[in-house]
Amino acid sequence: MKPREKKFSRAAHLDEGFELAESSWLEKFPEGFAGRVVEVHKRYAFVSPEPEEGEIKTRDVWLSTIARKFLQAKREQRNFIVVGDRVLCVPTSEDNAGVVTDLPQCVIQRLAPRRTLIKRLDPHRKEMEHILASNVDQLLIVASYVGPNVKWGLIDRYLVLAELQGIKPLIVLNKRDLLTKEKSEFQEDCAENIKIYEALGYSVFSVQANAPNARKNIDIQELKMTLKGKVSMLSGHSGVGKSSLVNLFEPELVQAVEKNEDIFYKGRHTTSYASFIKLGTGGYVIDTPGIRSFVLQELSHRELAEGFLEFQDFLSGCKYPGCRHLEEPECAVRAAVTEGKISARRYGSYRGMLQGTTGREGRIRDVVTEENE
Ligand SMILES: Nc1nc2c(ncn2[C@@H]2O[C@H](COP(=O)(O)OP(=O)(O)OP(=O)(O)O)[C@@H](O)[C@H]2O)c(=O)[nH]1
Ligand SMILES: [Mg+2]
Ligand SMILES: [Zn+2]
Repeated sequence: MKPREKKFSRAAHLDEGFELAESSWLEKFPEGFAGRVVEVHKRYAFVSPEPEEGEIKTRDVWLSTIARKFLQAKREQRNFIVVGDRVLCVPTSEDNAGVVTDLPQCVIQRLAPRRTLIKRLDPHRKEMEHILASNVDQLLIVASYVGPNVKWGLIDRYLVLAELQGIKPLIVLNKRDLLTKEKSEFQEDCAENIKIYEALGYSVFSVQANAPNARKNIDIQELKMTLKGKVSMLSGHSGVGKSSLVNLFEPELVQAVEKNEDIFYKGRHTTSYASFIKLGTGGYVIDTPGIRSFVLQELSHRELAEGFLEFQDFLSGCKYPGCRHLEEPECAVRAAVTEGKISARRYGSYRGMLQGTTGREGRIRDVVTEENE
């Protein structure tokens, strides 16, 4: 088996000249200021000054473009600048973006090395990775019990991403009001899965974002507390209630929420840009548009197994050092599944991810192909 390069290493594609440690910024550009990218559009980005890391002046927005010499080489890249990036900006009087604006303008000259990355395979260009955000401390994995139905496989994918990136994941299950109307088997299945996640040490919040007094609800209060002093990104399918949740956290900008719920089934999104928002309670959130599919970049079986916390105790027990925990004999992970020490559903997610299924549900393909190795 040939060794694989580590795929989750820091943005290696970035031009070395563009990425530069912050300590040398002002020496190079004394007229510059440190900022945080709060929204990215096709030809420009919005940046807010951040003199001290973590103190972002989100009311002060600059329209910024990327220094031309970097842009030309990188025009193809969708990920050149993403929400959450910490950048060095130099004010300019030129209108570089070619738009009419009364915002002050600046040029992004440098990018601080990204601490964490939230990324997936680009659904439009399969060989490209699409970075959704950077420098995130926490990932709020938001799903609704019903409308749209919770996809446990998708939650597992986000958990793997968070584990491999060292980002703290929190699971938020919304639309609790709709769960009570469901069949008891469905309710039991939800309870069973919540138990699995809690046993792994993950926090699971069960909430109703549109309840009349939701802000006062104890679960919402607790959730709000976890956001203090951190940058938390909300992710999940369209219509699960991400923006409704943000609106409960005293955001500086109230997020649009579609009143007509049916619209989500027609595939329309309400939030169209990832955006960095300051909360009245301290801390920041990144509200994102719902995604249709979330396929992790290709991971080796070793990396993937690292993302499943419950596998860790068993990995050294497999007979073959290169065991992928699929059909290999004397596999300790599979034995643990048989003995009920690892959830069969979670193990199914692992197989689905390793074998490259769609990312929509974490389904299992029955045929084991060797190509994946
Ligand atoms: N029944 C019920 N509906 C809810 C709840 N929370 C939010 N909704 C509704 O769900 C719909 C979607 O909410 P949004 O907050 O816009 O969802 P979103 O995840 O931000 O969607 P995108 O921006 O498209 O990704 C809206 O019509 C909300 O009113 C809830 O707890 N129960
Ligand atoms: Mg939204
Ligand atoms: Zn094994």
